[in-house]
Amino acid sequence: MNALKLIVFLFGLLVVFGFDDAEGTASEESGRVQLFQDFDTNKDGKLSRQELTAGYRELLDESNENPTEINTLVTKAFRDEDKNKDGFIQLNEF
Ligand SMILES: [Ca+2]
Ligand SMILES: [Ca+2]
Repeated sequence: MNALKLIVFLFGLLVVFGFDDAEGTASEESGRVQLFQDFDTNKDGKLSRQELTAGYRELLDESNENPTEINTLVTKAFRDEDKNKDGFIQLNEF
């Protein structure tokens, strides 16, 4: 399993857990918040395209990943996750 597939899998798990249990357990919730805060480098409570791209690059092994693939992943994330279409991913959309 390469890094890109792994991260897609992990995000899939987040989605599944989100639907299974809207409240989440404390550890699932804190893991999600932690990841969100790691990505939100300017701490404004929402993720821009740049922050999500940088976040993916941090998580993935930069040297092995095609930037186009990361860009595609980010575009897909915004299409699927940015529910209010404001161009940012808020914590409740993450
Ligand atoms: Ca931000
Ligand atoms: Ca949004």
